[in-house]
Amino acid sequence: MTLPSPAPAGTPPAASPPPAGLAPVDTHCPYCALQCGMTLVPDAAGLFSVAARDFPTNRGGLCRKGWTAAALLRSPERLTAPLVRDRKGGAFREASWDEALDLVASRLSGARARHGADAVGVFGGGGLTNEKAYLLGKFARVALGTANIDYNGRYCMSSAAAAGGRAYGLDRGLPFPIADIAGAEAVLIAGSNPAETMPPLMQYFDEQRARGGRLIVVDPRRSATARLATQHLQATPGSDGALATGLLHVAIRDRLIDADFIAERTTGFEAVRRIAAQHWPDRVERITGVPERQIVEAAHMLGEAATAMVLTGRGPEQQSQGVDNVSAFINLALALGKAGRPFCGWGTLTGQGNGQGGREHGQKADQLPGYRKIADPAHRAAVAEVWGVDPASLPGPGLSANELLDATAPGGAVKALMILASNVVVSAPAAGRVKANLAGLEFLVVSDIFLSETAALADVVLPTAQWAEEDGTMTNLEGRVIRRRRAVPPPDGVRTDAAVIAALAARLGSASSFAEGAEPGFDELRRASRGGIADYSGISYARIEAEDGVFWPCPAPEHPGTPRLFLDGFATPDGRARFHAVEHRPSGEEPDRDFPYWLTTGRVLAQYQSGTQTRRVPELAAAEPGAYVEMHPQTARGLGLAEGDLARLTTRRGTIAVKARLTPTIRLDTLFVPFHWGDGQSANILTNAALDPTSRMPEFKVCAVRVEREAA
Ligand SMILES: Nc1nc2c(c(=O)[nH]1)N[C@H]1C(S)=C(S)[C@@H](COP(=O)(O)OP(=O)(O)OC[C@H]3O[C@@H](n4cnc5c(=O)[nH]c(N)nc54)[C@H](O)[C@@H]3O)O[C@H]1N2
Ligand SMILES: Nc1nc2c(c(=O)[nH]1)N[C@H]1C(S)=C(S)[C@@H](COP(=O)(O)OP(=O)(O)OC[C@H]3O[C@@H](n4cnc5c(=O)[nH]c(N)nc54)[C@H](O)[C@@H]3O)O[C@H]1N2
Ligand code: SF4
Ligand SMILES: [Mo]
Repeated sequence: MTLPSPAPAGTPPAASPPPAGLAPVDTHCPYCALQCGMTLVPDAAGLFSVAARDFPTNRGGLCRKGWTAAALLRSPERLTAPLVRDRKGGAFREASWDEALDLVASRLSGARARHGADAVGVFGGGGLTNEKAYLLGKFARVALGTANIDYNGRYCMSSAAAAGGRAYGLDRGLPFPIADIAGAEAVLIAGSNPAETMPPLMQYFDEQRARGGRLIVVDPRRSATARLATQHLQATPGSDGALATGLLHVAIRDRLIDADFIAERTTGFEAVRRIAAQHWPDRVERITGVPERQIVEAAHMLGEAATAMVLTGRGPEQQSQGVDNVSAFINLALALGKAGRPFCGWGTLTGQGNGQGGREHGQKADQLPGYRKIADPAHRAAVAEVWGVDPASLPGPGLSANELLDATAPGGAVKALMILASNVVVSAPAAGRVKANLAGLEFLVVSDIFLSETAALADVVLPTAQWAEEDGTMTNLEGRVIRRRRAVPPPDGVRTDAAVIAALAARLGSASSFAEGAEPGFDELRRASRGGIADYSGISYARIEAEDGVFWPCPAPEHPGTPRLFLDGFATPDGRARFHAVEHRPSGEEPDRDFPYWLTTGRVLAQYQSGTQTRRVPELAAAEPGAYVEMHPQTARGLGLAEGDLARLTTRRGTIAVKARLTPTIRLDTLFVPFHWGDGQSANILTNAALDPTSRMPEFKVCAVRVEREAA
């Protein structure tokens, strides 16, 4: 699946040496959680090209986004000076850093003085380094004193995190290194499409199948990943929980479950067994659209294998029942005895570059560093001591991401907002409302590399350093803490987020100081995490360098780190994994007469997330220039649509018109739109902001839609 390295257009051959101070630097890709190893190689003109590096997640492979990542470093659209707007709706003008920072500090403290500290919100991102995520959480709690900080990982990892945490007692996306995938006899992937979202990962699945292993994929589309599967279960969107429980029904009926494992290493099975008893395959076929025969076959493939893994992705997770869907898959793995053993277990294929670390260090509304709980007095005291503040001064739990954005509505509790590393106008559900609310805020400040759709609404935009211009650590999808290394200084006029946070904290009269440097920041984070669930205290920059990454938990310098969790016991107080009795519920919205199709959304290989970065890489923009709707040719025929026609899609939230792309690989009743574009091309104009009651994850993967041919 990996492509050869193209020489970036216009780069002269590296015949003469690079300018003084520039040397090849080993680092990792700026995008997804696989964090593929790469080397940035400078040429005589001081431009960089990307060389793939042998790192355990990619073993020398990269996807198209990785190969072209260096183009970001020389983008002509880069922001290189702070932008301020003198009045709402007015034009931006460039400002000095002093002016911009003074303005931000005075507007944030003004909002705090008028409306109280919680009226100032902070919205972070899972792409931030561990150090920056940590600083941002501390900045919100200590310098601003607000409870209201959350981040885009709420849109990404929160359902898996909640389900994993409640079953295992600890949330680390994968309890094993990804190389273990190759050793599992059977793997079930539910609603993840790594062939497009993490292409170099596919080498492990290829190896798994080459050894005779079976691969089952659950997806309403015959995705690039489903095409490789031994069996594809083409379920309707929103039906995952019922399918997983149906698989468990067959496993119980056909005596495939592991009674000894259930007795010795788990609790709560009886209640789950009662629910599974009612999930007869023919009933599950009616709910999911998956033929009974396939359900039985898949249960046997998993149950008869000596080792098996169940991996979930955003498909089952981004639903208003996302936590229960994941619990239903975990129940299946536990009942089969396929957890807490080598080459076994449930895991989630995490998303953003630091999707794992981003949720451990305190930018989540209910959380403090080390995956501590902000509502727990002992946890508050431990962190307050590191910060040198009174525990009573720390705010309590705040609003989750989507509720935080809702609170920016006129009359809402949040009056001023600071956003780092997220483009919510494109990536939040029901995005039309989000855009209107942000435009109407008293004050909005956004830090970004480029003028994203969200930055374009701000009162102040702060230009920030990007991946290859700063040092730090990231924690990849395996829980491996790795080093992001600086290859080149940021352009003149650009500052790092850490420097900006420190400067703002000083202007706000913060009671605690803020580390600007990456390594001092990491050392403080280590101390704050000591004794927490995500304990990094034994990890240092020197160790990461020497060992090519260290897995957390790592509670002491002499501790080897923990590549494989739960082999000796789960992280619950009694060491047993917990089943959760979950009933399938209807999605927040289902097709009806007015909106007769399911709409689901997701990703394509050549674009990343809200597209701020990848839409600005010429090769990627050419490969995927705009949004489209994928539909079955038979569905299209009934609507009078041909390939390339403009289709008008309407939901209860809004309307967009995009090109029709016809393919027989999608269900007849389902449409798919990738979400990487803004304005009139934004899938999130359509999506439903129904939230999971536990994780507060919005239902990006399921809503009801109407389709018409757009008059030319
Ligand atoms: N190219 C690319 N790669 C990326 C990213 C990117 O934007 N672009 N983003 C990164 C991030 S942050 C993330 S979170 C990951 C996401 O990685 P994935 O989880 O692989 O991505 P998605 O495309 O959102 O969803 C996966 C699949 O879920 C299916 N699906 C839709 N609805 C349902 C449903 O109801 N049930 C089931 N079972 N499946 C359903 C879709 O058809 C799709 O094939 O990718 C990471 N890698
Ligand atoms: N319909 C639909 N919507 C979805 C999803 C879906 O499947 N369907 N998936 C959801 C998921 S899983 C995710 S993760 C979200 C992601 O959605 P977003 O949160 O919008 O993610 P990005 O596009 O990565 O936005 C990151 C922004 O930060 C900037 N940036 C990058 N690095 C830095 C940095 O170090 N500092 C600062 N200050 N800025 C930086 C980038 O230029 C970009 O503008 O989208 C969610 N939205
Ligand atoms: S798979 Fe992810 S980390 Fe690897 S090159 Fe592609 S975007 Fe980068
Ligand atoms: Mo994500």
